[in-house]
Amino acid sequence: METFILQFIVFFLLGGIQIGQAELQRHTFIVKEALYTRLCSSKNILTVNGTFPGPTLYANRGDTIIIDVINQGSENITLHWHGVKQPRNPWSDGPEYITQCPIQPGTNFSQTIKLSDEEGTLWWHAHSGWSRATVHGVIIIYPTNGIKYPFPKPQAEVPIIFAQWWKSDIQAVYKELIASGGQEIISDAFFINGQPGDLYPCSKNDTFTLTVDSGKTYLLRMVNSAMNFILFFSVANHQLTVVGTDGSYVKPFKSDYIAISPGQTIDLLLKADQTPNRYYMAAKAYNSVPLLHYDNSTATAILQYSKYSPADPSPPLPNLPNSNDTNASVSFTRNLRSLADENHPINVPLNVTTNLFFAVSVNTLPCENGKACAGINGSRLAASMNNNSFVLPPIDILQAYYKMIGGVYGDEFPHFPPFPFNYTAGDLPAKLLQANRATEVVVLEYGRTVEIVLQGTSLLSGIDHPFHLHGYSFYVVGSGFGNFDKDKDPSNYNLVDPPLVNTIAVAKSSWTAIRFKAENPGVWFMHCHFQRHTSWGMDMAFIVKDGNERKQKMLPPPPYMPKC
Ligand SMILES: *[C@@H]1O[C@H](CO)[C@@H](O)[C@H](O)[C@H]1NC(C)=O
Ligand SMILES: *[C@@H]1O[C@H](CO)[C@@H](O)[C@H](O)[C@H]1NC(C)=O
Ligand SMILES: *[C@@H]1O[C@H](CO)[C@@H](O)[C@H](O)[C@H]1NC(C)=O
Ligand SMILES: *[C@@H]1O[C@H](CO)[C@@H](O)[C@H](O)[C@H]1NC(C)=O
Ligand SMILES: *[C@@H]1O[C@H](CO)[C@@H](O)[C@H](O)[C@H]1NC(C)=O
Ligand SMILES: *[C@@H]1O[C@H](CO)[C@@H](O)[C@H](O)[C@H]1NC(C)=O
Ligand SMILES: *[C@@H]1O[C@H](CO)[C@@H](O)[C@H](O)[C@H]1NC(C)=O
Ligand SMILES: *[C@@H]1O[C@H](CO)[C@@H](O)[C@H](O)[C@H]1NC(C)=O
Ligand SMILES: *[C@@H]1O[C@H](CO)[C@@H](O)[C@H](O)[C@H]1NC(C)=O
Ligand SMILES: *[C@@H]1O[C@H](CO)[C@@H](O)[C@H](O)[C@H]1NC(C)=O
Ligand SMILES: *[C@@H]1O[C@H](CO)[C@@H](O)[C@H](O)[C@H]1NC(C)=O
Ligand SMILES: [Cu+2]
Repeated sequence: METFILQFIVFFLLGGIQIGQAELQRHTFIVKEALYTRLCSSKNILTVNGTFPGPTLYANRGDTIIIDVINQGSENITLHWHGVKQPRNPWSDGPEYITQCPIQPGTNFSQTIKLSDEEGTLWWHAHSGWSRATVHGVIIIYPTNGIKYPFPKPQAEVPIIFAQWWKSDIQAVYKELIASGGQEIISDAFFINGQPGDLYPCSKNDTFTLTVDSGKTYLLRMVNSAMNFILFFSVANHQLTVVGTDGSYVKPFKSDYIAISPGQTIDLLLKADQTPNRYYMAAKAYNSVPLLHYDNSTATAILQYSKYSPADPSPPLPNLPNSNDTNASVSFTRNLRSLADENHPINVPLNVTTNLFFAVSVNTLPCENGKACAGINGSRLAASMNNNSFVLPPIDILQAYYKMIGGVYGDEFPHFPPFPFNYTAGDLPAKLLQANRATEVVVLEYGRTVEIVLQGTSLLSGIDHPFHLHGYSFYVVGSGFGNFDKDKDPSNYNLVDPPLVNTIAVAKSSWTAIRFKAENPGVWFMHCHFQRHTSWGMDMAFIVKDGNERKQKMLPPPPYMPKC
């Protein structure tokens, strides 16, 4: 702590200084409304610094970045640094009512982003209501000075961030979701770097264009910030080589398309090796629920060679997988493998001390006061983990834990489903749809090696759930369709080169097993990254207790934390 304060002071004096090789940076993020016109319709959106997508942060591995967040908007806000582990520093993690109270209009909060072993692409986003629809941006983390990428240096690097756009105000979409008890209204478009592309009505000029030189290779740093959909993305006539995900490298593999979950990042190489001309890049939703009405539109951007003639008046569109192609989504994700080489060793926990099994479901609750909500049969839609539909507490769990304030949360989140059933059976009885609303956490002793099996259920037909864990990256050691079999499935685990990620899509009616070592003390949120599922309660939190050594304890809170 003392050295940190010293570095802090030196930083102020010199305006940035090398500490070993890690640097301390400081930036201001002004949260404010800005008028945006898209699809011939204008609205005020919440932004950072008036831009959408928001500013990109650039850092080297191990850097510390201080962000002074100043809320000049008219809504509560919090910011989360997605995939940054924040060792011992949950205070700056950001999820509202989990690690902090909201930054209310007219107030500010300085957050410290402590990078450690992350390298590649991560991102930041609002973690308050549905504000992340427009409040988000990319974080690029280069290797330490002097260290090379584990692939040939690209000609240039291009952040590509996807978003989901409603013509209505996003707060109105959120309020309507809660008031109606049903699905959210269908969005109007998907965006690539803030633009829908020209396949929408009134979007002719709103297309992101990437200009490339023939024969050169480009590193695309992709982030899916869409609210509720895994996306398929492809570039006409070009093959993609995937080299990283979620701030770590993977064994390179070629694919004609990618499937990217909300919360996930994918780094890929694109070689401009086709006839110089213009080509479409395109993205659309993957949807595994047959009866769901959803935004089936296609966002496009243009890949344009610097020298071409004559211009193809109708550039080719890529072949994206069918929107219901579960195999395309799952097989892409299963191709991700850690590099696991001499320079990029892995450290998969082999001795599991804490086994957890979380059944994750969409549910129904009775509508209030005997009214009819917009969910199935007049119910209110909900979602749960082990039958607990998470309720945000009135003050943050971290504060309650640190100050030992009782009555804010319980520590009895079930380690196993309280009432096991055939999770993926086709004809589950309606009584299983009920869930229990509660604010419960799992408390872990420092240093536990944890395995979580996330088991999807087929309640309400089932759907994919991209799960995200704060404070950690985890190894995905196995996955499969149907019910997890604790006697058979572990023998097929990949303990050799499993991918190290912070977000993993648990496919419809399937299971996924993940492992991590609980050596980052604090309060850490875990939730589905489909925004409506989060809002419906598909969330829980871990409290990882301090260890005995000084370096195993949570840092003290910063001098000022937002108040509730
Ligand atoms: C955001 O805007 C403020 C005020 O104009 C400016 O000082 C700051 O540098 C900007 N931040 C970034 C990350 O661009
Ligand atoms: C941040 O808030 C504090 C009060 O909590 C105030 O003293 C300070 O001036 C504010 N800083 C800015 C840049 O608004
Ligand atoms: C597109 O841009 C051109 C040139 O700036 C302008 O004349 C035209 O009205 C724009 N079209 C739309 C649909 O905004
Ligand atoms: C998209 O959905 C609309 C109705 O919601 C339907 O009319 C249209 O045919 C669908 N388009 C595609 C390409 O499936
Ligand atoms: C996916 O949709 C296509 C039509 O778009 C249909 O022919 C096919 O049966 C569907 N597949 C599944 C698995 O539902
Ligand atoms: C599943 O997807 C992979 C990757 O796209 C493809 O190679 C394979 O043929 C597909 N399998 C089926 C049964 O469609
Ligand atoms: C596994 O961890 C437990 C608890 O920390 C410990 O008692 C045991 O010795 C470990 N086993 C192996 C094989 O490392
Ligand atoms: C909705 O009500 C119908 C008729 O009572 C019933 O058959 C069906 O199982 C109910 N569906 C759900 C999901 O509760
Ligand atoms: C669970 O449901 C599946 C699908 O309906 C069925 O094949 C399987 O036999 C069931 N398992 C048990 C243990 O009942
Ligand atoms: C879930 O909780 C509700 C409310 O407490 C209870 O009625 C229901 O039986 C539970 N269901 C399961 C599958 O545990
Ligand atoms: C903003 O946050 C404060 C503190 O938690 C809370 O009292 C207030 O209701 C919030 N405002 C809205 C509109 O949610
Ligand atoms: Cu989900």
